[in-house]
Amino acid sequence: MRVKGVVREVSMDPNVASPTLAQPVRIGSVAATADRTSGSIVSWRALLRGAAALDMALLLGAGILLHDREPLGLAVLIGLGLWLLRLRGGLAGTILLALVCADVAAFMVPAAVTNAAFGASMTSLVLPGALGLVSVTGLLASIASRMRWTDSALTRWAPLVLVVAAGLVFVGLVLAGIGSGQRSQAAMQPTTLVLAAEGLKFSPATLSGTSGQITVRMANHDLFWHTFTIDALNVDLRVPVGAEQSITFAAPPGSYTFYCAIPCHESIGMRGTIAVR
Ligand SMILES: [Cu+2]
Repeated sequence: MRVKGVVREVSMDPNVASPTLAQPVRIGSVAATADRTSGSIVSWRALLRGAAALDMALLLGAGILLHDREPLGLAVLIGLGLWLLRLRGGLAGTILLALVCADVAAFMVPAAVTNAAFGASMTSLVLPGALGLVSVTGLLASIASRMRWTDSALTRWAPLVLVVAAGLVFVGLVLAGIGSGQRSQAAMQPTTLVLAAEGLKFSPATLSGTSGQITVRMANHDLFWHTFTIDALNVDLRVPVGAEQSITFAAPPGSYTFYCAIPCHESIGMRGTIAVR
C-alpha cells in the first residue's frame, strides 16, 4: 500500500525499530499516535534533516554575504546529502551529512572559540558559533540515527535550540551586512598596501613598498580571525571576521616574511613576503 506523508517517513526511518516505537506502524493515524505517545517530538532522523537544512541555509547566507565559494560548495553537498537520505534507507545521505557536519564543526567551533578569545564583536561570534552548534547537532543526530539510540529529551529540546540559533544568526547576518556597507565607504590612503585574507590564503602573497612608513590594510573574508604578522618589524595586525583593519609601521629596505599567527594557519599556507626598496 502506498501512502503519502508520515507513513512513508516512519516506515523508512531506522528509528521504527527503536523501543519508543515498539510496534511497527503501517497506517497514518496510528503512526502519528505512536510517535506522539513516545514522548518525543522529533526522531533523530528528523533532527538530522532539520540541522542539515539549517546548516545549508546558514552556509548559503555566509557564502553570499562573504562572497566565499567554500560555504556555497558545502551547502550544495548538504543538499545532496538531504536528497540521498531518501534513498535506500538513507545510509549514503547520513554518511555524507555526517562528514560535512564534522568538517564544518571542525572549523567553526575553534573559530568561535578563537573569536571569543580575541574579544571579537557579537557579529563575528554569532555566525561561527551557530554554524558550530548546528553542525555538532547534525553530527550527533547522524550518529544517533544509525546507532538507533532511543529518542530522548535531547531530541525534544533540539528544535528549540535550532530555532534560537537561527534567530541569532539572522541578527548576526543583518549586522554583518550593515557593517560591510559602511566599511566600503571608507576612504583609502594613497600609500596603503592592500591585501585580503580569503580561503586561508593571503591575496596577494607578495607585496612591495618603499622604505619609510608603510601602511598595510587587510580585509578578512573568512569566518575566522587572521593576523598580518611580521616578527622582524614587530608588526601584528589582528583582523576580525569579515572586517578590515590597517596598520602603519616603519620599514627599512629588505625582504620580510609576513604570516598569520592564528595556530595552524601559517602551516597551511598563510604566509607571504613584502619587499621594501
Ligand atoms: Cu589566519
